[in-house]
Amino acid sequence: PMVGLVEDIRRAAELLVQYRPFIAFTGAGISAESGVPTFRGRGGLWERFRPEELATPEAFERNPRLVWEWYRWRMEIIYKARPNPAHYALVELERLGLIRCVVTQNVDGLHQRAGQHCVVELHGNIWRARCMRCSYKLVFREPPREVPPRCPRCGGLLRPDVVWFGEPLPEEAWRTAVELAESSQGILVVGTSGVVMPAGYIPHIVKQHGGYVVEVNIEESAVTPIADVFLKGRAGEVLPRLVE
Ligand code: BJW
Ligand code: ZN
Repeated sequence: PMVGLVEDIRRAAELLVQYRPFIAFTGAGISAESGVPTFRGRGGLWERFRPEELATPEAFERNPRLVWEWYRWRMEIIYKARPNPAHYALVELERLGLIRCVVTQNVDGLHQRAGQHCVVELHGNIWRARCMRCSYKLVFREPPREVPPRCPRCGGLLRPDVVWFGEPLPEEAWRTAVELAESSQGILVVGTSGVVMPAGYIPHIVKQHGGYVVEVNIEESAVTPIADVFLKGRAGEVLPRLVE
């Protein structure tokens, strides 16, 4: 099996060089080794919290304080977290011209903190908030002291600037991601279950346009059936070896 992985890493590297630049498509798994919990699977957030009770507009309407408590707790974790070797490997692949942009479902901002220049955020960013009443936008530098935080302009209720279930994705980010997917000859998919739509269509769009799909994950995902190369392993261990 180890020999298989070495062989597959070589194949993936060849595809990256031959069909450059790829795009990268990332999910919670890439931040797992930074200590940021994933959503699904062992130790995932949904094991302890029900999504419909926290990550929906209805949940926020019902109990904004509870939802904000959850986001503040996650902000504390992300605040203390550092990018890991997987984030830095993608920065290096961008520098080498092998990756053109990172399309991410993550809200933690760790790609940017690692120094990635091109990042498209499909599900928003946990550090941004917007006012429910006057649409004022602000950026937190640290987790808010009081929850729910209030709008500095009108005193209205702020909400995290992230995408909850049932909400549309930010229009420009989605359009950019689709354009990148349609015009790239390959995609490097890292640490996503691939089940959340429409984000999960991105690897399929690349595939439909004849592009190659390289996947890195500790287990098989919804993307694996269309992967040309599946690299089974931790992102922080596999991605740096792709750069070598
Ligand atoms: C490792 C690793 C290591 C671990 N190394 N790997 C079509 C079909 C079916 C359903 C739908 C559909 N279209 C829409 C829906 C409904 C819904 C949906 O997709 N539901 C499915 C879950 C069934 N989608 C929506 O509601 C979307 N909106 C929408 O469709 O609106 C329609 C509309 C249009 C016009 C007007 C109005 C409405 C919105 C979806 C928003 C998702 N939001 C969340 C929360 C964001 C905010 C927050 O963070 O709190 O986004 S949910 C959560 O899932 C989060 C993530 O970005 C997203 C994806 O999760 P991800 O990243 O894949 O993480 P995990 O945990 O699932 O997987 C981790 C992976 O890593 C695993 O595979 C591990 O093995 C691996 N791993 N450690 C490598 N070290
Ligand atoms: Zn306001």
